[in-house]
Amino acid sequence: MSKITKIEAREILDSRGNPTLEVDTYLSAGKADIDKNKGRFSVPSGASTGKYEALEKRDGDLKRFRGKGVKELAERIEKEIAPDILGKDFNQETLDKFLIEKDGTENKSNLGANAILGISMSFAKAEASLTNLPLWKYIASLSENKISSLPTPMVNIINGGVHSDSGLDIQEFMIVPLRKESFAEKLRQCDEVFQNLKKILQENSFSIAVGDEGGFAPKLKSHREALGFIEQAIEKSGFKLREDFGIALDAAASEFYNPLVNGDKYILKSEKKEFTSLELLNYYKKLIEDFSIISIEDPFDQDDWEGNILFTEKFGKEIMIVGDDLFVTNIKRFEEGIEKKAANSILIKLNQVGTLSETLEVIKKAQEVGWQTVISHRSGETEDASIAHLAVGVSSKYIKTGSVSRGERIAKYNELLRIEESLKE
Ligand code: 2PG
Ligand code: MG
Repeated sequence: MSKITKIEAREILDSRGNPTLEVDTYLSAGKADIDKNKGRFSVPSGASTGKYEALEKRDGDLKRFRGKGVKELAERIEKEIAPDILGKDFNQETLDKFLIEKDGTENKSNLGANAILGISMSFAKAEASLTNLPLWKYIASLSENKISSLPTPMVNIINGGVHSDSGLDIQEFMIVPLRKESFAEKLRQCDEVFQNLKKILQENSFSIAVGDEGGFAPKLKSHREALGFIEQAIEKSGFKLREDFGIALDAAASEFYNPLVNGDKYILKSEKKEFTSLELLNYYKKLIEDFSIISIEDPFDQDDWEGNILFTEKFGKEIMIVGDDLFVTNIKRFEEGIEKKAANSILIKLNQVGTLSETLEVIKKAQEVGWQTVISHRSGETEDASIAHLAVGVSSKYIKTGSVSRGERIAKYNELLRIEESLKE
């Protein structure tokens, strides 16, 4: 239990130049060093936001930041939320519960999931700091996790969907190192593949500009062409497909399925194709057969339970099938998905649900039922590296936090290097 003495909130910018919240929480330090009583967290923001995510609140004042400002929200945190919290004793669980109850809505639309998460995570960081623990250890103690291990990175090297103007419909093409190695070694391997992909794209006269998550965004004619270049880059780096490296995709299929406009069809604009759910399944089947794909996230729309279930029935033993928009780190949707066998792995994003405690509850559930977790960034990020600590603290097997370019992505990888070094000590 710690007494919260001050909460400050401000509007800062994220990696896309959109405003986002940063919150500082101060605890009563007692005899401790005064600098140690503070936790700071900045909230990330998605572009391919799932329909069932908790609500990200914005000011809506069109005179500022095209309505995306969070200045009023920051003021609301200080004037309306903080007064109910200051001077009281909380631990993580009681604080998160208090915030959930104060909000009082199913999707946190009253206070805003971004406001709630800002307080929840800055408190976590302040608690960790005050008790002299690295954040990952604090999280490990909350989740009663005894083994700390470093996650394997799923490194995004080609950006499509709403994260770039490459024209590709599949949103993320990631490489996954498969050998049992240190995190530092895995990161080196991924970096070499990234650098070789850059060369290959240049040699083929494609742009080497990067998208929102730092992967390249070349205007390729098909997903197969993208996968072909990635496999070339893996081999050019001296690695073997399927033995040293696999490929993970985030289809983010909800972005190319719009029943109000296109009826029951998935529209792949890049390839000028229209698919029913079953045809899309067969499209993926060919990709899985022809390329070293080990994981597909959100292969079908967030409401297409049938598509997701059938896909898991057919390929769930072969590859990871990761629910992101499908589960939105929400325990109810996740339990429904487990029951229906609609995937075999879950993507974890703190801001989809809004508190650390609820996030840990979902991770715990995944571990109980033996599903893999992938701790994830958002496409709009800041230099905040807390998800690196979350991944270590809960011993998640995977993390996806973008490419090995762009400072806000590198911040997480570099933090993992530091954590790995500290674990050796
Ligand atoms: C995703 C995420 C992160 P966004 O779909 O998995 O890569 O994208 O943050 O835009 O929702
Ligand atoms: Mg996703």
